[in-house]
Amino acid sequence: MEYHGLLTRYGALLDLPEHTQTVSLHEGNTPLIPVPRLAEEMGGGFELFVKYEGLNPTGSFKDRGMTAAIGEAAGRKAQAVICASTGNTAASAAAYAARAGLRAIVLIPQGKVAAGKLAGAVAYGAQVVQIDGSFDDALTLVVKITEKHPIALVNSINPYRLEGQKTGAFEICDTLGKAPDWLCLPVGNAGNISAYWLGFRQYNEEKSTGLPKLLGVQAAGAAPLVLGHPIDKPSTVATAIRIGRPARGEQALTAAEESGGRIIAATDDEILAMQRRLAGEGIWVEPASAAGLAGLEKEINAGTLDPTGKQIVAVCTGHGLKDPDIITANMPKPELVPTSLEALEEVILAQ
Ligand code: AN7
Repeated sequence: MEYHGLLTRYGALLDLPEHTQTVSLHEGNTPLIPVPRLAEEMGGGFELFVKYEGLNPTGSFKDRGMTAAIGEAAGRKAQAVICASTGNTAASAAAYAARAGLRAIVLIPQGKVAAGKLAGAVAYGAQVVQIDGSFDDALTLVVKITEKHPIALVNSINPYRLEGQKTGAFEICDTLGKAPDWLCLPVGNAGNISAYWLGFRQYNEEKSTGLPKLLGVQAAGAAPLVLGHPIDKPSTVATAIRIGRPARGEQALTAAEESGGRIIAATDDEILAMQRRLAGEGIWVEPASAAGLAGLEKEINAGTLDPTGKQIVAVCTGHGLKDPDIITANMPKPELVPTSLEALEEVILAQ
């Protein structure tokens, strides 16, 4: 069957206002890739899958929520949309606003936004405003300005974002025929884990697909939900989840607890090591996207999560191309050889 995007496929299951328009770039329908070798390296005896969300149109899972939120805004004739963002939300909002013919304004924290995300937001034609503060400061400003002016807020405080993001859970159940035993994913502003839980619960009520346990993973330097208090100066190499006051923090904690799972932290070293191992499987993700699997391995090694006989899905939220600098910054320059067969033989056969 021809694919026309999430609202066409799952719209009937989403709680969206009547006026919502279909603004689609054929997002969703991302692959669930088995990674048996990685499972073996973690001790084996279980099935492990990567939900590769980096294959969405703008390279991250944000497109799922944005098709809904921008479709709703366009349907009520909003003229402009705005969001605060560590980068992926910005690129996605910019693309969907462009598709709908709306103006997009994105607020990003000073520095720390990965090159591919900033380039995306600019390429799709958004007005990019860098503020002298953190993501959390940017989100506070965005809330204030949308209270005062008729600009639609498309951060995940917007309930339609979560409606769209529920489709990640639907797709996983549709592919596996049921919910997995565990779902591991990174947690930043905590919209995605909240949306997945809504989606799994809804599918279970309607189709008895069962419920997964949720393992949410924050970066150790930006782990307010693990520490139990906001972080003023969050710090992590996984800039996507460099968030100290998650807007949906309480909802995420409740979701994890209801599921029988939890929210934990992984260090930058653990996250980057897992990013490299995933790339070794042919799956290049941005650092934040490796956090779920880094957390899973930690739990298995600590003996606090027994994977035996289980089906485990890791949501890898954004493409590696979003953050090329993290790879190239410490990369030795490729060797320069003369254009001759002999020189080439010497270089490649010597290894
Ligand atoms: C790759 O773009 O918050 O817990 O402003 O880009 O739903 O926030 C990005 C978050 C995980 C965390 N992985 O999701 C933004 C932004 C990637 C991300 C998250 C983000 P939430």
